[in-house]
Amino acid sequence: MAAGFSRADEQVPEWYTEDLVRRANQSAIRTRNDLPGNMLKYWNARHDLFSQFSEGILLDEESWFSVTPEAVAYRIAVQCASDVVLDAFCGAGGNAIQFAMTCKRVIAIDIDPVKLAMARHNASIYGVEDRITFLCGDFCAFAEAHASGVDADGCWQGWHREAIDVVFLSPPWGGVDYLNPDLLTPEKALKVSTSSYTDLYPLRELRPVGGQKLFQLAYGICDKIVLYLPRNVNLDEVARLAQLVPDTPLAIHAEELWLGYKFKALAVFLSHSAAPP
Ligand code: MGP
Ligand code: SAH
Repeated sequence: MAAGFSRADEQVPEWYTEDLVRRANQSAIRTRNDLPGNMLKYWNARHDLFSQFSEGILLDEESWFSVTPEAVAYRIAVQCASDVVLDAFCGAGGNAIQFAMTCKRVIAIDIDPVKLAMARHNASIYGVEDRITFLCGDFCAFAEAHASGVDADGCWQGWHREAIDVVFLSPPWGGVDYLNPDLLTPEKALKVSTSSYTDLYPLRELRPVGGQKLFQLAYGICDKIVLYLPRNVNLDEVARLAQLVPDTPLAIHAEELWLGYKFKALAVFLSHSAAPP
């Protein structure tokens, strides 16, 4: 059992304390004026992010720029329809809510308890919170614990280990400057940048451990993996992920995710069958 995990019971989530709900409400950015100037485009798109935005959706700063727009999240969720999907970086719940519409159950992990509280609150606005099991902790620790088994009684801190059909990875990309990878870390930003806006995003920039390691951790859980990646990601590197498994390479299906006339992100489906999972 990995330390640092808490399990939320679907009916009575012990972790969803009044204090945490208060912190989630305090961290939420609810008005246009409270968003940094360079993030106003996200405010203008708020009803694309959540059609129920006006019902009281909670988003902190990172969630404002990371959340998957609802129509895009639904499109992914339709392709992941299955019994149990793991949303390994659930954030404020943009994907988890849509998975709950197409899958029997969702396991949603985030390392930040405040975001998890926002996700649960947001899921309740859509009436799907009971179909999501929220786990607070590090996905890498979860994956390692999952690979090494569970307690003798088959229980993992109250969460009964079960088959997971699809692992969805939507990790931090390093911030709003992901389109210019040279700006992603302070050390790099200090160098005189020779890159252009069209530089490819390297998989190693994915947080917390880089794309290859994330993929390998996910492959230890199940063989259907979906990555939500920057639209400028290096596709050669993505293609090489399929070779990282023993025996037969995985099939890859990559899909451009457009919202209206805008290319938002790339969904990459890896599995042993040629079609998306
Ligand atoms: P964007 O490029 O910041 O926004 O993110 P947009 O509206 O395309 O900006 P414009 O200037 O081109 O008009 C595009 C999409 O990427 C967002 O809708 C998010 O779903 C997703 N996204 C962005 N970031 C920085 C992250 C991130 O760090 N992690 C994850 N998982 N998704 C992100
Ligand atoms: N798909 C989400 C947005 C995810 S943003 C949505 O649509 O709402 C990425 C999330 O990864 C953030 O909420 C961040 O707190 C979380 N995160 C960062 N490191 C993590 C880790 N090691 N394990 C689990 N979650 C992590």
